[in-house]
Amino acid sequence: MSKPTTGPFEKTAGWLDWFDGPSRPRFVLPPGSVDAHCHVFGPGAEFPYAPERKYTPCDAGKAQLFALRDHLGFARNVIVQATCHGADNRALVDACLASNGKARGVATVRRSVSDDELRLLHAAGVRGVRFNFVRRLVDFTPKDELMEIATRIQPLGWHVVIYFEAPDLPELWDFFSALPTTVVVDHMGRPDVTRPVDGPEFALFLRFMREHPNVWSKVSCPERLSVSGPPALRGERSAYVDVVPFARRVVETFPDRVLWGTDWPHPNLKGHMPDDGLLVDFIPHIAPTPALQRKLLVDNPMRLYWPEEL
Ligand code: 0GY
Repeated sequence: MSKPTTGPFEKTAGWLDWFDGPSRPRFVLPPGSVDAHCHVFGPGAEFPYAPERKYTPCDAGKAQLFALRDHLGFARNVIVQATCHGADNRALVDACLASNGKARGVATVRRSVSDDELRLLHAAGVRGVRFNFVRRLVDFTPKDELMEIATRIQPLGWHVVIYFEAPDLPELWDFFSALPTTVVVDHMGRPDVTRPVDGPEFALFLRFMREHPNVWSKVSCPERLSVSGPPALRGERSAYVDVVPFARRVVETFPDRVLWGTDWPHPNLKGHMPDDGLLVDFIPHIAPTPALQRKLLVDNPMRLYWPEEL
């Protein structure tokens, strides 16, 4: 997998470059597996980053994403619009269109989006919008604007992806409850994994899922949530062990409403850049049976993103 060698935003200070040469996972993915959370960045010369962005990534284009997909053994991708591209979905659309039907997308749109633009996004493979509440990533968008967008995308059969941090769930609960679509939570609502899995903070998240049958969760991003981190020893393949009880609890409690993704190219990550092969080897720790693995990696994402093929 080769990286672009030139580009106006390459190797920007403060942002780690993505991991070149991921290992081949030991875990063999079920046929038809979907990487349901990943991004494309630029390349910036072709698809400029948003002026309002809070970080500038290294270029990570569709060719690299598709090479990673094949290397890891995935069949398809769900490409999620990252904040560094704002509401300019051109890189995402370009990647979906170039994927031969193997990629679908989750876009970011503003209230000003026209019906024609929504139709074009749909034709390109977009099936959801993302609402981001993580303060370090975005400026505040009024909830009435978000609700208006949710109401407009509902007739298209799209869903809403929400990204927030655990301490903000109580304040956002009523807004999330009022969303009229399927709702997909990014990264289990970012629990603090130093707290007990049976403690009140994570119990609230599990209650949120239990009380809202339209809410799904991505059990992704152990590399972001982990405090114990990647394996200390080279070659050791059990990583991010502190995240396992949280993700496994969600998978086992809500097996039909979970998704998994690599989060490649791991935007805005401080500390270390994960080996994506190792991330795939995390999956059997959180979905320990073939039946759970098939739901997580094939059945659930297909139901949400490619329902016409079922
Ligand atoms: C992720 C996580 C992050 C960034 C973004 O859109 C984004 O910029 O999602 C993050 O910094 O936690 O899921 O990609």
